[in-house]
Amino acid sequence: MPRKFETIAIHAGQEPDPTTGAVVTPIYATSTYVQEAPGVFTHDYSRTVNPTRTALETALSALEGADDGGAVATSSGMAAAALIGYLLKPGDHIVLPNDTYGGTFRFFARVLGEQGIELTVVDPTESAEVAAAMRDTTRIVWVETPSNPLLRIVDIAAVAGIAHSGNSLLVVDNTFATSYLQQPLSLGADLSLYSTTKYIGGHSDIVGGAIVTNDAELFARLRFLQNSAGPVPGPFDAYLTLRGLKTLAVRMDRHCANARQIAEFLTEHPAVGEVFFPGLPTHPQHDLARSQMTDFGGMVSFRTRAGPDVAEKVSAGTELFFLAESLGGVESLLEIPALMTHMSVAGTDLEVPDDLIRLSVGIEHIDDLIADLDQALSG
Ligand code: P1T
Repeated sequence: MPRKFETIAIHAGQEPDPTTGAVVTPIYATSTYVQEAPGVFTHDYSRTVNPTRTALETALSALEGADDGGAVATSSGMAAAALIGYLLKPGDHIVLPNDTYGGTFRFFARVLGEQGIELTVVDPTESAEVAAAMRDTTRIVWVETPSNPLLRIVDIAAVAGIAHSGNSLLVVDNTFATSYLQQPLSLGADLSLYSTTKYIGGHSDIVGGAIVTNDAELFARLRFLQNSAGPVPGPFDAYLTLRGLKTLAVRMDRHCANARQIAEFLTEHPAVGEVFFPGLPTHPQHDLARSQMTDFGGMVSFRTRAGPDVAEKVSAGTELFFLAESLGGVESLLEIPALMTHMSVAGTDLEVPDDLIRLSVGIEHIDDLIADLDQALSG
């Protein structure tokens, strides 16, 4: 019988331990395994395979129905991007969005760029711009939706059509939505990428990543690259990520509900300029967000009317919203992208407004969160 998301997150890959009946997948803290005879084994070496990591990968894959492919877990979200980078060779071309995590841009522009991989930055909310950027050598179209930090929404099915009309893969960075709110593979993407550091881990206590694909050939290649390049999570991190995954759905429901109320509060606040949240009916891609997501996520960005100094003052004035990079944990965080997560895009097409504040809305009580922002904005 087909199971629902919440059930899969708790059960897929997480059968009771066959040796002891332990209900929770054990942390297999071992680098190696005894072989029956040379080359006769079920597990050989933990870079190649580790049962705690396998449980996590099985669950992540099942959550996207990737029965023909699978998931590879990595030591960070950037390590997942780097594995995808290994699919490319000099002379290949990639299309990147003009709003994306600064580290993603830095990797493609300053690491792969130096290895002869070419890059075009587009506004992916304009399908015509994506189509115009395609070349014979384009191998990857990369989108992030909702995007970091401006919460733009990209039409995954439309961009998949454009990527596939050439010889290109579509990669969707699904970190902000997670597979609970958005299923990129079923909308036509070839690879879903995650920083599991964020909502999947959910407690700001690990750094990790993953790639999920439903394509058997791509999966085999990524598995080969994962073992050959070696950016794997250790068993403790795999365990914590899996533990977070079990409660993703209930946490995400609260993140979404709190974020919606905060976006509405900010919209009404006299000290606040533009508010970026795909759940607001005024968001330019609100209808698209409704059609490809089941809810709008827990991230809200806004501009202060008075410039960067005020943004810094607001960030200094909150007590519950901690000033910190990252997102997706149970605690609320606030950051100024231009000075923190997106410094590496200064002076490029991806530059973000300097008075922009990004909130990762946690799952504390909404009244306390609104009171905290209100006093910081009024102070
Ligand atoms: O930090 P790491 O686990 O390596 O993930 C990189 C990454 C990839 N994709 C998106 C959409 C991201 O937001 C990130 C990391 N972002 C932050 C640390 C941040 O504060 O925006």
